[in-house]
Amino acid sequence: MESVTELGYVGISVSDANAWKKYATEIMGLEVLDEGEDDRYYLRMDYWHHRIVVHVDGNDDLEYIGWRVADRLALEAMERQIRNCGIKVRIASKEECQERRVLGLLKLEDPAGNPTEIFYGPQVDTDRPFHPGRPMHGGFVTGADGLGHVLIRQPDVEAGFQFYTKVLGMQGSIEYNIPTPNGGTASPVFFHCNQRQHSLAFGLGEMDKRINHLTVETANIDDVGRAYDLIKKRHIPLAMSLGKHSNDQALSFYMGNPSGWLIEYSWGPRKAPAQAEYYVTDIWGHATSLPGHGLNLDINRD
Ligand code: MBD
Ligand code: FE
Repeated sequence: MESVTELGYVGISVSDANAWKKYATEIMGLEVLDEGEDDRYYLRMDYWHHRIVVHVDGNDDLEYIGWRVADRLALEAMERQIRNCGIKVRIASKEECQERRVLGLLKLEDPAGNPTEIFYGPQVDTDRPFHPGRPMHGGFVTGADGLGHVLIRQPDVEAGFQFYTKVLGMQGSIEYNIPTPNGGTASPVFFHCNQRQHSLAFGLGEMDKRINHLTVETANIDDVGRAYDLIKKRHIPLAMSLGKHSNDQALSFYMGNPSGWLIEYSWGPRKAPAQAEYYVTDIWGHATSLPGHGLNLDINRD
């Protein structure tokens, strides 16, 4: 089976370009790359040309997710695998590849209609070391494990599970069976395609937007502490306080962003275990402190 290898990039749309520039640099520590295009700019985390494309189009949501494969033959094999599953896929034009700064690109949709891209050969700017937007103790952990993870909307969780495991070739599992406040059980599913414990998650109920949160991993715990101080000083909403999830065991907190969805800012996750397991609670923390923006998990409530 062909498998994607990492969460390579995401495209987001924003209504307030300047607020996002400030937030991305001064709070998250990302680097802005502005190439003079009026409709977009880029956010960097490492040597790649970009990891996030910010489309300034008035919307405030996820626009697309870019999954990487190794090379041209892997992309061709992935295209055959997608077609064999009866799913529509389009080979992107040269111009579209150039737009994304990749050598080859497929475009399709997941079962929820989330625009999905599979690519190989990102542009890596070896002459442009990552320059954090604010002083950082250690930058971001990306490498072969991708830029982080996303929690996305997926009304039909089973259809989503089939798609991400059998079409994109990821390893996926229910990782929690958690009681919900209304007496039910939430059974979110998590997917990995490299050593990062998860690159994708869904199955936590209804969502207004395509995305609930994007998670980035810092190399140094003190960058999580610094961001925690900064959001207090700048009155940026804390959506879930510091805590550790049972699955990735990273130290993280969740903060609002200028588009009204969340950034999970994390440090120190363990690697993905080879075999599935599930939890009924988290280790500690992550109390929801922003009504309507938490994940409605009945774990570690105050
Ligand atoms: C995560 O990264 C997460 O966001 C949730 C809700 C549960 C476990 C790990
Ligand atoms: Fe998360």
